[in-house]
Amino acid sequence: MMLGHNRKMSGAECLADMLKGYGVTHVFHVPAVLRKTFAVMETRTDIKRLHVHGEKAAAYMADGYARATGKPGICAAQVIGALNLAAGLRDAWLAHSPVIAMTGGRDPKTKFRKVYQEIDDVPAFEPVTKFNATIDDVARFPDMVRQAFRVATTGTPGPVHLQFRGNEGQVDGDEAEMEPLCEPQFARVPPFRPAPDDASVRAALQHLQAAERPVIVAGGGVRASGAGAELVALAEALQIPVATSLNGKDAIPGVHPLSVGVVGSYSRESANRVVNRADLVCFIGTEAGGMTTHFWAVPKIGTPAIQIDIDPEAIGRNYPLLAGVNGDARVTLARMASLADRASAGRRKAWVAEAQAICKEWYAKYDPLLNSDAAPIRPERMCAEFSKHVPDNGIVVVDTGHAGMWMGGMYDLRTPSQSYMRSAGHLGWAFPAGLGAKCGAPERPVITFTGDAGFWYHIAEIETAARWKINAVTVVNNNASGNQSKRGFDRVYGGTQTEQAKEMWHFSKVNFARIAEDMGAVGIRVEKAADLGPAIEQALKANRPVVIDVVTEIDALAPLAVT
Ligand SMILES: Cc1ncc(C[n+]2csc(CCOP(=O)(O)OP(=O)(O)O)c2C)c(N)n1
Repeated sequence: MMLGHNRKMSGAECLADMLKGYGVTHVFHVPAVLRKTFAVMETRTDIKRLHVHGEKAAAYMADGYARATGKPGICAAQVIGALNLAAGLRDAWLAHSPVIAMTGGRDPKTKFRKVYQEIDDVPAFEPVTKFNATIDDVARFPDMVRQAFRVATTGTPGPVHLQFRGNEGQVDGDEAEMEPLCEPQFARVPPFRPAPDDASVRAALQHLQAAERPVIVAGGGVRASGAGAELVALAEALQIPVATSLNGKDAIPGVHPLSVGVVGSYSRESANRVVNRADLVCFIGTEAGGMTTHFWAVPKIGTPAIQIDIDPEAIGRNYPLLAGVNGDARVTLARMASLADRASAGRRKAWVAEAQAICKEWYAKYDPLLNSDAAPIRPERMCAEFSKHVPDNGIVVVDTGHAGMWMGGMYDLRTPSQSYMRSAGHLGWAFPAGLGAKCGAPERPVITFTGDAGFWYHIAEIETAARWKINAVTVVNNNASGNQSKRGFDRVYGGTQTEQAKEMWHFSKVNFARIAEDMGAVGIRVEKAADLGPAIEQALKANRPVVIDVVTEIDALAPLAVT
């Protein structure tokens, strides 16, 4: 589109044209907001306007869409639903996911007059957005929408909020001379790949090459940059074991000989052991935050470290550094690999063998549980079945809490083309996020792992999946409880819980497969471990939304992080 070609159009036409121009395929919302925009979308675009059951779920769907595609996910709510939507942005904020939230807002003509359903929502979006703005005049649609995409996708990506004047955003009905100009560069992450300065790359390399026991800790920045191949190439060139954060789990396949697993709190023992034996830790695209470092115990503060990040403010925040490199992960890793002294790899032979032995020990230790035939089913066996049955191009979406511990620690990606997305802390995120991921990547199998407590949050969206034919597979670890909380309650009750204490974390026994069937999806109930693999295969072939309800052991507790 040419610059400077204004024409008279409505805000609705402008917004519809711009979303189309940015390649948006789905908008997740609860009515009624931007009604005119959604109406004109019907004739001007192919964008699907998914009417869902709750604003928080809409935000999670947009987040799942964004993390699966790298394209901003769009969600919307009228003024009374705005804070429900804001609550749903919190995970996107924590995970650095580019979500654009649109809400209706106050009209200058009536604000402060106790308008029905209205409060000042803008401050509530402040802690969960990179850019939180109001659009009062229709003529501002083009530049504000462009800025929303620019902010959501650049630097460390993240959520944006645009509040449109009118409780339902009725400013979209106004007309102005406008040009719905789009900047396709900002239609996905990352729009820019800043190259690091060479001196910093050489300094970092010198430390890596001199180290005898280095380890890489790769984070979500590697996945946002699409730098998995470059990461693996550098690790192979220099023979350096690779741990990942939970957010970066798909940066390297779990079966790669240099992969040691997810490090930190929701982790695999082998990763924590390797990282804590390292003489140098190289952080790439990770904030080295509390979860990834088990509250800065893995590695211990004082361990020699280097850090590579696109955000200069992240470099050195949590560990004193020998060297820092500011740049895009893919460009930086490729540059490092091209300059790397491969001859130095010999120095690390013993260390790589040690790391591999530690990984082998982990498999031997958990083998009985990964292959357990016990009924009720062990969650470890569920993870092992995922490792076997997720297709080569599959996207695995995982909830937090116990789900994050089980899958973060025990599931292995087999190929670089598999993806892994995890809740950054919110229980209930995974089911709607999996639906959003499937909307964004309909050609890829999407399999979600959630506990029953997580699934309850947004169970109504089974109906959404059935109505919109969102053929994601959701596997519920159904122990009729939130049993991750068991240890905590054991503690406060002095070791042995009273019968009444169980009120705090037990639920009714419910058959989710039957509920799924009633809501228009396919339901499969699994009570024997041997049936789980075939159930996953059957679900993937169904071309329908499927809920696999797995009856699991209430006393199964995930191993705690080792330090
Ligand atoms: C929004 C939110 N509220 C509360 C929690 C705390 N929390 C973490 S795990 C958990 C229970 C998990 O239960 P479930 O999903 O059934 O898995 P299980 O532990 O039974 O395997 C709770 C309440 C949270 N992470 N997020």
